[in-house]
Amino acid sequence: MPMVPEAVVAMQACARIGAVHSVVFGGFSFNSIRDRIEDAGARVVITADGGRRGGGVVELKAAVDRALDGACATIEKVIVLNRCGAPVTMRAGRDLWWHELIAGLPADCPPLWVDAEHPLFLLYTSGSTGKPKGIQHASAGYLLGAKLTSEWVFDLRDDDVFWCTADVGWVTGHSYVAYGPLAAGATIVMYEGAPMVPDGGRFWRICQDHAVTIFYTAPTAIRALMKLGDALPAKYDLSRLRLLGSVGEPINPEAWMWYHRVIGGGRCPIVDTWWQTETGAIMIAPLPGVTVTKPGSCTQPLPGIDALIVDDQGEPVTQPDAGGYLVIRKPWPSMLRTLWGDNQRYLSTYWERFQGRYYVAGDSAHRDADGCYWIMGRIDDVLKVSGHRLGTMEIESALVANPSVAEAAVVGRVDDIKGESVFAFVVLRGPRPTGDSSALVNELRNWVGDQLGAIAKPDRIRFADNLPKTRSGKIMRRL
Ligand code: 7RM
Repeated sequence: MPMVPEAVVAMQACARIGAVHSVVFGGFSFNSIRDRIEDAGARVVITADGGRRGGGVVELKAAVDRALDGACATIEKVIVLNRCGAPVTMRAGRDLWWHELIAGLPADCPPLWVDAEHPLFLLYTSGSTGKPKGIQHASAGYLLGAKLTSEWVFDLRDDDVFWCTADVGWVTGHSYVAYGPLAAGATIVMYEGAPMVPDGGRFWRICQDHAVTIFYTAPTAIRALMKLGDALPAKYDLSRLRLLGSVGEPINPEAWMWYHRVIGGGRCPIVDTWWQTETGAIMIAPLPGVTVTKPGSCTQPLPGIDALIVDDQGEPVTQPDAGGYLVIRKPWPSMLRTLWGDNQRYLSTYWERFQGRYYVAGDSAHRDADGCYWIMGRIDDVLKVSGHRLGTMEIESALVANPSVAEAAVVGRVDDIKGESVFAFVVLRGPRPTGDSSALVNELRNWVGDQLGAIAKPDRIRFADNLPKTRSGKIMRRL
């Protein structure tokens, strides 16, 4: 679904009737849709003819048709929202128009009461292997976490206008678009489109025109907009803003300062919020007006969150500024309950490292003398590209599925705007190309785009004769 109110309506409608939803980001390829449908055994797909982005139309129904072609035997119905009037093929008996389906239905639909632990949704996210994990959240705890953190961290008041720029395809769009603020009774803004079209003033214009008071976005967007200079935001009236948020990756102090000075006019607190798809809700963040903030630190765990930093043996690191694994010692309401259909992988991914003593977040961090947390990065093979979570092995699997590729190693490369960019080392089945290899590079980039979606396309591809390996044959990406 595109970023239209009907996306949230569809999610909450599932919750209301006790159905489990699994939102697939509109930028993912047909393959990703197919894999997620098959893993979950989904019965219904809700989509739109298309979505608007950057002046064009993203053909969503066509991607769904391609995903279902010869696959996804569990699918009974496809519900299609007419968003753009784009031409689509409707298959008789399977495909239904949203507006025809709801015509004449009563406005009131009594909720189906479910147990607190009833699954609310699945959200697939990248991990250390090629196969994304189906993070499963439960009804009551998740909603409690999303609502309470919306109230605490964003200090939500009755007259606020809250805008979280995340797409509903990511966890931030679940917790801080579809669920948390709405459960707290807030007024929210949703925007369907790109931040740079028609120009980089789009976000600031929306803040002005809709009198946004709380604005929540990702460091990658802040950095990209910062590059355009101070004159662009100065054209808009941002005086209604009173609180700014950041999420998805560490925010560098320079971007933090710019956000504070230029967007917040020096008067808005910034909440740098650390959390994950798995945690369901914000875990480490300042409480505005209470916690003293520091540019680059997500500050301190929220009340009830028992975070700590441990060494290789699982012993708490007590010395200030010493790094270690970021772990959580006690359960919290919105934590993931399992990985869909693979509880063993759930246990081994999150609990095995320290024999069940802690939830292992997968990040390394250190804590300073004031008790503030500084997130240093992932300890696994997960990349954060523009705040989007991608698995290096997922991209490698996509590359080696191409007939001309023998082996691939994917690593993150520091990028001023995106935080990290995707860099692939590729060994071909034939000899290493000499001279101009741009045609092959383009072919492989598009191939990955087709397999996984445009966000996973490597920015750079370098051809190699071989890759560094351990004695057991594992690729040593760090080298
Ligand atoms: C919400 C989200 C989770 C990973 C996480 C970190 C990184 C997220 C911050 C951050 C530093 C932050 N969910 N991360 N927020 N790092 N400061 N404020 O992003 O499942 O997609 O990713 O993102 O590495 O483990 S996610």
